[in-house]
Amino acid sequence: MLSKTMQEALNRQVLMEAQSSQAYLAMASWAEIQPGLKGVTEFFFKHSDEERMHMLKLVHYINERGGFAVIPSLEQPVLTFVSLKKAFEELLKHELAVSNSINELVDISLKEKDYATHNFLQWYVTEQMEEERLARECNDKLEMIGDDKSGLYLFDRDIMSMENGG
Ligand code: OFO
Repeated sequence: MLSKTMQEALNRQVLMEAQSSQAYLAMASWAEIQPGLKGVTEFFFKHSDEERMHMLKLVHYINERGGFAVIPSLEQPVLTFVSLKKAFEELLKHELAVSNSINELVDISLKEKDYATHNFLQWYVTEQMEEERLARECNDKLEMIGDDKSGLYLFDRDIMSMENGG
């Protein structure tokens, strides 16, 4: 059974994952109407789906442990970006905030002596390491590319394979 503190903290994470999903969905929609960003568009749509999956995993966990997962209402995310670089800077900022939040949850689980939740959260710890790596890699590449159109072309072509550390 989840403690009240643990349950509230996990529900805050449900909100955060839902917000992530919504933010990346907005990035996907923006990218889809830009010329030449087919790969990036697919990347954002896929990431939005993954964040929803992260949210659902939490929803099931909370409910299975005798709690009640609260489905939150969401604020409208940022809809447009001055450049692709700016969108990816946002994405990295967002992922760093999520990592902090997961770390706090781990901390709470230890304080509450909730070792099942501690164990459950390890999946998120690993996932965040990977998401941060990918977001940093994208930012570094875009920094190098600057306004170079052929660089951007290659970035868009290769982004889906970068996901696997390629
Ligand atoms: Fe849920 O991993 Fe990104 O935010």
